[in-house]
Amino acid sequence: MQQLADIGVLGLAVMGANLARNAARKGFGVAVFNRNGARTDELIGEHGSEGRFTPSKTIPDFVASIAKPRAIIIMVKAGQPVDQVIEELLPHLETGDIIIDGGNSLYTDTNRRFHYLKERDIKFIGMGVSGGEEGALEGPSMMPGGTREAYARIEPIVTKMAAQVDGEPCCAYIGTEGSGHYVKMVHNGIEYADMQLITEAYDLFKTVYGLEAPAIADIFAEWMKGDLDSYLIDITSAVLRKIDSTGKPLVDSIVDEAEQKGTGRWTAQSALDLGVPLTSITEAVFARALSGRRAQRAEAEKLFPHAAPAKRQITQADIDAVKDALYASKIVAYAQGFEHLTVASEQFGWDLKLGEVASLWRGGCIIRARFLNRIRDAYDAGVAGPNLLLQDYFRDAVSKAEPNWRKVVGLAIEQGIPVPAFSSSIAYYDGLRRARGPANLLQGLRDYFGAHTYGRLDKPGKFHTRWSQDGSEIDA
Ligand code: NBP
Repeated sequence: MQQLADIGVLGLAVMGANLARNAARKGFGVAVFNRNGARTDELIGEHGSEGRFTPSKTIPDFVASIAKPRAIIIMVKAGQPVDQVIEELLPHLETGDIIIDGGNSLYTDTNRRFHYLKERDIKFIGMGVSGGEEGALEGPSMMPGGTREAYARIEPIVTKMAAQVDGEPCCAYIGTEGSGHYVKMVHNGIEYADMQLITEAYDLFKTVYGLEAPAIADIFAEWMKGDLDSYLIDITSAVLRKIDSTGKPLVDSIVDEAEQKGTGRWTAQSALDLGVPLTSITEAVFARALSGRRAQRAEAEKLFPHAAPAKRQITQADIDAVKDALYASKIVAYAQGFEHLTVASEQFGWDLKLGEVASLWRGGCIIRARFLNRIRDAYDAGVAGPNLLLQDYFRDAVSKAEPNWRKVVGLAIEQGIPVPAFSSSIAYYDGLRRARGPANLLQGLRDYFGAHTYGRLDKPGKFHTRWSQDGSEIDA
């Protein structure tokens, strides 16, 4: 009789097939199933020799081919397909078996599924997986949330499948319920901000200084030598350097309309619900939405003609200024993202270990960066505080970048180049570093039209002014 598989993978499109191959290559027995059996045949036909696969054409056969307690990773399209697959698996599972949803599910769906399956004595793990197609095969960053005992069953497998940085796996137990998918969602939100910041730097080099794509590629390649060293900066250089079959830079022929699958929007929506000022990520989501209004933009360009900025000769100081603006804005985006996770952890009772989150984002995933070591160090040393911007390293980095950051945002506004993530980041920074802002007037206005009351600096309590009556102030 054939040896039972260590783990099952259901859903063999690009992500599932690559995760299955990853596990098989690490020496685990992998049971595989796909609704359309042709994908299963393709996987086995092309890669069956890479390890110990057990292919099945029916769900009962698939489930029966996995060692108990069974652990089944489902890698199907997020949304209804996940619920359908769970219903199809349930009649064949036994108490203690584990379903792991490795797709990009919305965390509230994961919360619901976690409790639904708990009532049926089935353990559920919502596992964020980042790194795209290549990461799934070579070693992704994985964020599993759910039942801790269930994680113990899959830990030896997933920690071996994950990317490794300095001998540590980029995979660790995140917390209960949908916390793994929540952390993955915020990861994607930060990815949106990171990418938006990069495109703003590119736009300045292209539009203000008239640089061609290969010259901009050289600048990004140079930035890889310092604190900006990251996967996204690296691939920016590669994308800008690509010459297509027409002999011209490919990037100049790509339609300037950004698409999105939802995780950035979900992050922003959750931040709004929790009252977290997550401006960089939210601006990045809006920038994609505006890019999508291509016809409207073409119309508006005719209605609001704008003389192209006179091309400036670029100097090293100009390049350094954009670099400083990018780095400071990136620090703001990450500080906001981690504050968002702090608030969510408290609100949902998840006890997230943020140093560990920073650690498992150091490899495998899209936002992997040298910079995440700094964040991990701050949390590990217990000095991260409520906002990373207040911590020594980040405070010093942002203070040092501030003059150039201001210069670059000023230049962009003067030249009519939109830099929503650069400018919202500096606005957030300026708002944060003021002990007294202008919301006193706002409170006065709210009290005027809605009797919403206000506090006073000189005495405790809540007060209301009878604005349209005798103008007197009363205790509220
Ligand atoms: P897709 O998101 O394109 O989904 C295709 C898979 O879902 C196929 O195996 C398909 O089976 C299966 N499926 C569907 Br659709 N409905 C089903 C149903 N009712 N019952 C059973 N199977 C069903 O695949 P993917 O791009 O590999 O992504 C998988 C998950 O990983 C998604 O949640 C995605 O968001 C996430 N993710 C993707 C990436 C990436 O870079 N692509 C990165 C990180 C996370 P069929 O072959 O029979 O149609």
